[in-house]
Amino acid sequence: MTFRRSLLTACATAVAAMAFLPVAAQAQSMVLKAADVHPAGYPNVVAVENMGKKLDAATNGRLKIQTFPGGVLGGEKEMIEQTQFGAINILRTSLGPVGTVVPEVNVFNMPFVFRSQDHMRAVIDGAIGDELLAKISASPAKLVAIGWMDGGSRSLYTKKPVRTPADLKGQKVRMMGNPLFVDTMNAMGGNGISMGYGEVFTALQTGVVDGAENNAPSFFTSNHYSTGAKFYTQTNHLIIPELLVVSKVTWDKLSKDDQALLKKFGREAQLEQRALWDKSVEDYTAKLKAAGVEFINVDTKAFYDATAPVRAKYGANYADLMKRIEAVK
Ligand code: GTR
Repeated sequence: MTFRRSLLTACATAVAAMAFLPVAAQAQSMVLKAADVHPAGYPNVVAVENMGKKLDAATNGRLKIQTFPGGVLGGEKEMIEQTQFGAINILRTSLGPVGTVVPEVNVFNMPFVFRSQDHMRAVIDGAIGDELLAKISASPAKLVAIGWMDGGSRSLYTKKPVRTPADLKGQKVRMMGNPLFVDTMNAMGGNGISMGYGEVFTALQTGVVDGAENNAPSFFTSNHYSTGAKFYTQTNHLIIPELLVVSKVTWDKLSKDDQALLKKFGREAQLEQRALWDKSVEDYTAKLKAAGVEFINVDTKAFYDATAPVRAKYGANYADLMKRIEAVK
Protein backbone atom coordinates (compact mmCIF):
# COMPACT_ATOMS: atom_id res chain seq x y z
CA MET A 1 0.00 0.00 0.00
CA THR A 2 1.38 3.41 -0.96
CA PHE A 3 1.80 6.09 1.68
CA ARG A 4 -1.06 8.10 0.13
CA ARG A 5 -3.40 5.16 0.05
CA SER A 6 -2.67 4.16 3.62
CA LEU A 7 -3.24 7.77 4.68
CA LEU A 8 -6.58 7.80 2.88
CA THR A 9 -7.55 4.48 4.45
CA ALA A 10 -6.59 5.81 7.87
CA CYS A 11 -8.68 8.94 7.34
CA ALA A 12 -11.65 6.94 6.10
CA THR A 13 -11.41 4.64 9.11
CA ALA A 14 -11.27 7.62 11.46
CA VAL A 15 -14.29 9.25 9.80
CA ALA A 16 -16.21 5.98 9.95
CA ALA A 17 -15.29 5.57 13.60
CA MET A 18 -16.47 9.12 14.33
CA ALA A 19 -19.79 8.40 12.70
CA PHE A 20 -20.31 5.62 15.20
CA LEU A 21 -19.23 7.65 18.21
CA PRO A 22 -22.08 8.02 20.65
CA VAL A 23 -23.52 11.53 20.65
CA ALA A 24 -22.47 11.78 24.30
CA ALA A 25 -18.82 11.94 23.33
CA GLN A 26 -19.29 15.28 21.57
CA ALA A 27 -19.31 18.50 23.57
CA GLN A 28 -22.87 19.78 23.45
CA SER A 29 -23.98 23.40 23.56
CA MET A 30 -27.31 23.51 25.32
CA VAL A 31 -29.70 25.75 27.16
CA LEU A 32 -31.20 23.41 29.73
CA LYS A 33 -34.82 24.11 30.67
CA ALA A 34 -35.26 23.84 34.42
CA ALA A 35 -38.79 23.77 35.84
CA ASP A 36 -40.33 24.27 39.27
CA VAL A 37 -43.84 24.84 40.60
CA HIS A 38 -42.51 27.47 42.98
CA PRO A 39 -42.17 31.16 42.13
CA ALA A 40 -38.95 33.08 41.46
CA GLY A 41 -37.15 33.83 44.73
CA TYR A 42 -38.17 30.52 46.38
CA PRO A 43 -35.10 28.74 47.82
CA ASN A 44 -35.21 25.84 45.33
CA VAL A 45 -35.54 28.15 42.33
CA VAL A 46 -32.70 30.37 43.54
CA ALA A 47 -30.41 27.35 44.09
CA VAL A 48 -31.06 26.08 40.54
CA GLU A 49 -30.50 29.56 39.08
CA ASN A 50 -27.13 29.70 40.82
CA MET A 51 -26.34 26.23 39.58
CA GLY A 52 -26.92 27.58 36.08
CA LYS A 53 -24.48 30.44 36.66
CA LYS A 54 -21.78 27.96 37.74
CA LEU A 55 -22.45 25.72 34.76
CA ASP A 56 -22.25 28.67 32.41
CA ALA A 57 -18.93 29.80 33.90
CA ALA A 58 -17.42 26.29 34.00
CA THR A 59 -18.26 25.58 30.33
CA ASN A 60 -17.57 29.06 28.93
CA GLY A 61 -21.22 29.50 28.11
CA ARG A 62 -21.60 26.14 26.35
CA LEU A 63 -24.12 24.88 28.93
CA LYS A 64 -26.66 27.22 30.45
CA ILE A 65 -29.79 26.81 32.53
CA GLN A 66 -32.99 28.71 31.82
CA THR A 67 -35.43 28.48 34.71
CA PHE A 68 -39.20 28.19 34.30
CA PRO A 69 -40.59 28.80 37.80
CA GLY A 70 -44.17 29.22 39.00
CA GLY A 71 -45.52 26.05 37.40
CA VAL A 72 -45.61 27.66 33.93
CA LEU A 73 -44.70 24.31 32.38
CA GLY A 74 -47.47 22.46 34.24
CA GLY A 75 -48.13 20.68 37.49
CA GLU A 76 -45.59 18.27 38.93
CA LYS A 77 -47.24 15.20 37.42
CA GLU A 78 -47.11 16.73 33.95
CA MET A 79 -43.62 18.10 34.49
CA ILE A 80 -42.35 14.66 35.51
CA GLU A 81 -43.77 13.28 32.24
CA GLN A 82 -42.19 16.08 30.21
CA THR A 83 -38.86 15.40 31.92
CA GLN A 84 -39.15 11.72 31.06
CA PHE A 85 -39.53 12.72 27.39
CA GLY A 86 -36.77 15.31 27.52
CA ALA A 87 -39.03 18.35 26.89
CA ILE A 88 -37.93 19.57 30.33
CA ASN A 89 -34.22 18.98 30.98
CA ILE A 90 -33.97 19.64 34.71
CA LEU A 91 -36.77 19.33 37.23
CA ARG A 92 -37.00 20.15 40.89
CA THR A 93 -39.93 18.20 42.22
CA SER A 94 -41.24 16.86 45.48
CA LEU A 95 -40.51 13.17 45.91
CA GLY A 96 -44.27 12.76 46.46
CA PRO A 97 -45.41 12.38 42.84
CA VAL A 98 -42.14 10.60 41.90
CA GLY A 99 -43.49 7.68 43.94
CA THR A 100 -45.96 6.96 41.14
CA VAL A 101 -43.12 6.31 38.66
CA VAL A 102 -40.50 4.88 41.07
CA PRO A 103 -42.56 3.04 43.72
CA GLU A 104 -39.52 2.35 45.88
CA VAL A 105 -39.25 6.02 46.89
CA ASN A 106 -42.63 5.76 48.58
CA VAL A 107 -40.84 4.64 51.74
CA PHE A 108 -39.71 8.27 52.08
CA ASN A 109 -43.24 9.46 51.29
CA MET A 110 -44.93 7.64 54.15
CA PRO A 111 -46.52 9.60 57.00
CA PHE A 112 -44.29 9.93 60.07
CA VAL A 113 -41.52 7.77 58.58
CA PHE A 114 -39.01 10.38 59.75
CA ARG A 115 -38.96 11.43 63.41
CA SER A 116 -37.99 15.01 62.59
CA GLN A 117 -36.49 17.17 59.89
CA ASP A 118 -33.03 16.48 61.33
CA HIS A 119 -33.67 12.74 61.09
CA MET A 120 -34.73 13.14 57.44
CA ARG A 121 -31.61 15.18 56.70
CA ALA A 122 -29.36 12.58 58.33
CA VAL A 123 -30.98 9.92 56.13
CA ILE A 124 -30.69 11.79 52.82
CA ASP A 125 -27.14 12.92 53.62
CA GLY A 126 -26.03 9.35 54.35
CA ALA A 127 -25.78 6.02 52.56
CA ILE A 128 -29.54 5.50 52.29
CA GLY A 129 -29.95 8.86 50.54
CA ASP A 130 -27.23 7.98 48.02
CA GLU A 131 -28.73 4.55 47.42
CA LEU A 132 -32.14 6.02 46.72
CA LEU A 133 -30.76 8.55 44.24
CA ALA A 134 -28.97 5.67 42.48
CA LYS A 135 -32.17 3.60 42.47
CA ILE A 136 -34.16 6.40 40.86
CA SER A 137 -31.46 6.83 38.20
CA ALA A 138 -31.28 3.08 37.53
CA SER A 139 -35.07 2.66 37.37
CA PRO A 140 -36.89 2.65 34.01
CA ALA A 141 -38.36 6.10 34.87
CA LYS A 142 -35.82 7.94 32.65
CA LEU A 143 -34.88 10.38 35.42
CA VAL A 144 -31.30 10.88 36.61
CA ALA A 145 -31.37 11.99 40.24
CA ILE A 146 -28.53 14.40 40.99
CA GLY A 147 -29.44 15.73 44.41
CA TRP A 148 -31.91 16.18 47.21
CA MET A 149 -33.51 19.33 48.50
CA ASP A 150 -35.38 20.14 51.66
CA GLY A 151 -39.16 20.27 51.70
CA GLY A 152 -39.55 20.96 55.41
CA SER A 153 -42.43 19.26 57.12
CA ARG A 154 -46.03 19.39 56.00
CA SER A 155 -48.91 20.33 58.27
CA LEU A 156 -52.62 20.70 57.74
CA TYR A 157 -54.44 23.96 56.97
CA THR A 158 -58.21 24.15 57.05
CA LYS A 159 -61.07 26.63 57.29
CA LYS A 160 -62.27 25.09 60.57
CA PRO A 161 -59.82 24.41 63.38
CA VAL A 162 -58.60 20.80 63.62
CA ARG A 163 -57.19 19.38 66.85
CA THR A 164 -57.90 15.67 66.58
CA PRO A 165 -58.50 13.19 63.75
CA ALA A 166 -62.23 13.35 64.61
CA ASP A 167 -62.25 17.08 63.68
CA LEU A 168 -61.29 16.10 60.13
CA LYS A 169 -64.46 14.09 59.59
CA GLY A 170 -66.21 15.19 56.39
CA GLN A 171 -63.44 17.65 55.47
CA LYS A 172 -62.07 17.45 51.95
CA VAL A 173 -58.34 17.97 52.01
CA ARG A 174 -56.19 18.40 48.92
CA MET A 175 -53.22 16.02 48.76
CA MET A 176 -50.38 15.64 46.24
CA GLY A 177 -50.86 13.28 43.29
CA ASN A 178 -50.00 9.87 44.68
CA PRO A 179 -52.57 7.39 46.11
CA LEU A 180 -50.38 7.07 49.19
CA PHE A 181 -51.27 10.62 50.22
CA VAL A 182 -55.01 10.13 49.69
CA ASP A 183 -54.74 7.03 51.88
CA THR A 184 -52.85 9.11 54.44
CA MET A 185 -55.55 11.78 54.66
CA ASN A 186 -58.31 9.20 54.79
CA ALA A 187 -56.49 7.45 57.64
CA MET A 188 -56.06 10.79 59.42
CA GLY A 189 -59.84 11.19 59.46
CA GLY A 190 -60.56 13.44 56.44
CA ASN A 191 -61.30 12.88 52.75
CA GLY A 192 -58.13 13.07 50.69
CA ILE A 193 -58.53 14.63 47.24
CA SER A 194 -55.59 14.56 44.88
CA MET A 195 -54.95 17.55 42.61
CA GLY A 196 -52.09 19.57 41.16
CA TYR A 197 -50.56 22.37 43.22
CA GLY A 198 -51.67 25.04 40.75
CA GLU A 199 -55.33 24.15 41.17
CA VAL A 200 -55.46 24.30 44.96
CA PHE A 201 -55.99 28.06 45.33
CA THR A 202 -59.22 28.06 43.29
CA ALA A 203 -60.35 24.79 44.87
CA LEU A 204 -59.99 26.36 48.31
CA GLN A 205 -61.71 29.53 47.21
CA THR A 206 -64.68 27.78 45.64
CA GLY A 207 -65.04 25.20 48.39
CA VAL A 208 -64.10 22.23 46.20
CA VAL A 209 -61.77 21.45 49.11
CA ASP A 210 -61.88 22.58 52.74
CA GLY A 211 -58.17 22.49 53.32
CA ALA A 212 -54.77 21.32 52.19
CA GLU A 213 -51.40 20.63 53.77
CA ASN A 214 -47.93 21.97 53.22
CA ASN A 215 -44.84 23.58 54.73
CA ALA A 216 -44.84 27.26 55.74
CA PRO A 217 -43.00 28.64 52.66
CA SER A 218 -45.44 26.93 50.27
CA PHE A 219 -48.48 27.83 52.39
CA PHE A 220 -47.48 31.49 52.20
CA THR A 221 -46.16 31.82 48.63
CA SER A 222 -49.17 29.97 47.17
CA ASN A 223 -51.48 32.48 48.90
CA HIS A 224 -53.60 29.60 50.18
CA TYR A 225 -53.79 31.30 53.57
CA SER A 226 -55.83 34.11 52.00
CA THR A 227 -58.74 31.79 51.06
CA GLY A 228 -60.02 31.40 54.60
CA ALA A 229 -57.94 28.27 55.31
CA LYS A 230 -56.22 30.01 58.20
CA PHE A 231 -56.05 27.29 60.85
CA TYR A 232 -52.61 25.69 60.59
CA THR A 233 -52.60 22.49 62.63
CA GLN A 234 -49.04 21.40 63.34
CA THR A 235 -49.44 17.73 62.48
CA ASN A 236 -46.05 17.51 60.72
CA HIS A 237 -47.39 14.32 59.20
CA LEU A 238 -45.17 14.31 56.12
CA ILE A 239 -41.48 15.20 55.96
CA ILE A 240 -40.78 14.64 52.30
CA PRO A 241 -37.46 15.49 50.73
CA GLU A 242 -37.45 17.05 47.29
CA LEU A 243 -35.46 16.00 44.31
CA LEU A 244 -33.39 17.47 41.53
CA VAL A 245 -33.53 15.31 38.42
CA VAL A 246 -32.15 15.53 34.91
CA SER A 247 -34.02 13.96 32.01
CA LYS A 248 -32.30 10.72 30.97
CA VAL A 249 -32.87 11.75 27.35
CA THR A 250 -30.80 14.89 28.02
CA TRP A 251 -28.27 13.07 30.20
CA ASP A 252 -27.42 10.61 27.43
CA LYS A 253 -26.55 13.50 25.09
CA LEU A 254 -23.98 14.90 27.52
CA SER A 255 -20.33 13.95 27.74
CA LYS A 256 -19.07 12.22 30.88
CA ASP A 257 -17.39 15.48 31.91
CA ASP A 258 -20.60 17.47 31.54
CA GLN A 259 -22.51 14.83 33.48
CA ALA A 260 -19.93 15.10 36.26
CA LEU A 261 -20.33 18.89 36.30
CA LEU A 262 -24.10 18.59 36.63
CA LYS A 263 -23.69 16.13 39.49
CA LYS A 264 -21.20 18.38 41.27
CA PHE A 265 -23.30 21.53 40.91
CA GLY A 266 -26.46 19.57 41.75
CA ARG A 267 -24.97 18.59 45.10
CA GLU A 268 -23.85 22.16 45.69
CA ALA A 269 -27.38 23.36 44.92
CA GLN A 270 -28.63 20.93 47.55
CA LEU A 271 -26.45 22.52 50.23
CA GLU A 272 -27.25 26.05 49.13
CA GLN A 273 -30.99 25.34 49.13
CA ARG A 274 -30.76 23.97 52.66
CA ALA A 275 -29.26 27.15 54.02
CA LEU A 276 -31.85 29.26 52.18
CA TRP A 277 -34.60 26.90 53.30
CA ASP A 278 -34.07 27.27 57.03
CA LYS A 279 -34.17 31.02 56.69
CA SER A 280 -37.30 30.94 54.53
CA VAL A 281 -39.20 28.71 57.00
CA GLU A 282 -38.50 31.30 59.69
CA ASP A 283 -39.47 34.23 57.47
CA TYR A 284 -42.67 32.69 56.10
CA THR A 285 -43.77 31.45 59.52
CA ALA A 286 -43.55 35.04 60.74
CA LYS A 287 -45.41 36.28 57.65
CA LEU A 288 -48.20 33.73 58.09
CA LYS A 289 -48.62 34.74 61.72
CA ALA A 290 -48.65 38.41 60.77
CA ALA A 291 -51.36 37.63 58.20
CA GLY A 292 -53.58 36.19 60.93
CA VAL A 293 -52.94 32.47 60.45
CA GLU A 294 -53.54 30.60 63.69
CA PHE A 295 -50.90 27.97 64.44
CA ILE A 296 -52.49 25.12 66.41
CA ASN A 297 -50.17 22.80 68.32
CA VAL A 298 -51.50 19.29 68.71
CA ASP A 299 -50.50 15.97 70.17
CA THR A 300 -49.36 14.30 66.95
CA LYS A 301 -49.56 10.79 68.46
CA ALA A 302 -53.24 10.45 67.52
CA PHE A 303 -52.38 11.21 63.87
CA TYR A 304 -49.34 8.92 64.05
CA ASP A 305 -51.43 6.03 65.37
CA ALA A 306 -54.21 6.65 62.85
CA THR A 307 -51.76 6.35 59.94
CA ALA A 308 -50.17 3.05 61.04
CA PRO A 309 -52.11 1.10 58.36
CA VAL A 310 -50.63 3.36 55.64
CA ARG A 311 -47.08 2.61 56.79
CA ALA A 312 -47.96 -1.08 56.97
CA LYS A 313 -49.42 -1.06 53.44
CA TYR A 314 -46.72 0.93 51.64
CA GLY A 315 -43.81 -0.30 53.76
CA ALA A 316 -44.68 -4.00 53.49
CA ASN A 317 -42.08 -4.71 50.80
CA TYR A 318 -39.42 -2.48 52.36
CA ALA A 319 -39.20 -3.67 55.96
CA ASP A 320 -35.36 -3.70 55.92
CA LEU A 321 -35.14 -0.19 54.50
CA MET A 322 -37.60 1.06 57.12
CA LYS A 323 -35.52 -0.49 59.90
CA ARG A 324 -32.37 1.11 58.51
CA ILE A 325 -34.12 4.51 58.34
CA GLU A 326 -35.27 4.15 61.93
CA ALA A 327 -31.76 3.25 63.05
CA VAL A 328 -30.27 6.48 61.61
CA LYS A 329 -29.55 8.87 64.50
C1 GTR B 1 -44.39 21.83 48.02
C2 GTR B 1 -43.32 21.21 47.19
C3 GTR B 1 -43.71 21.21 45.75
C4 GTR B 1 -45.09 20.64 45.53
C5 GTR B 1 -46.09 21.21 46.49
C6 GTR B 1 -47.43 20.49 46.44
O1 GTR B 1 -44.03 21.77 49.36
O2 GTR B 1 -42.13 21.93 47.33
O3 GTR B 1 -42.74 20.51 45.03
O4 GTR B 1 -45.04 19.27 45.66
O5 GTR B 1 -45.61 21.16 47.82
O6 GTR B 1 -48.07 20.37 47.47
O7 GTR B 1 -47.86 20.06 45.35
